[in-house]
Amino acid sequence: MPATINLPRTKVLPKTERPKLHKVILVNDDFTPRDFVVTVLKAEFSLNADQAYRVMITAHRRGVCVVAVFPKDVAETKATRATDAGRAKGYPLMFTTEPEE
Ligand code: TYC
Repeated sequence: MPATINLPRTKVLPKTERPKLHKVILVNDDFTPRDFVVTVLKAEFSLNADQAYRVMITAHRRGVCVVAVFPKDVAETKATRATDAGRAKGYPLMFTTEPEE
């Protein structure tokens, strides 16, 4: 019987780049009521009351606040829905998105 040689079995795996996450950013304005901002943050981003208040008050004080990060399409859909919720009530509430570094 011929000698069996076991060569190491290696497999070259392609490097898959992880798609960039995108930030949803809440922008302050002078008109939208604080309570309404908190309600939208809870409804559209599943934040609890404490988290939603902290995000709202940070945007109020500093001008903007990152709400959360998601894959690009999810971030854009959520930002649009949340902005539309304000517009439906006549408020200039604004959510934007930008890619994470
Ligand atoms: N600045 C608003 C007010 O004083 C409240 C507010 C906070 C609005 C955050 C938008 O992104 C915002 N009524």
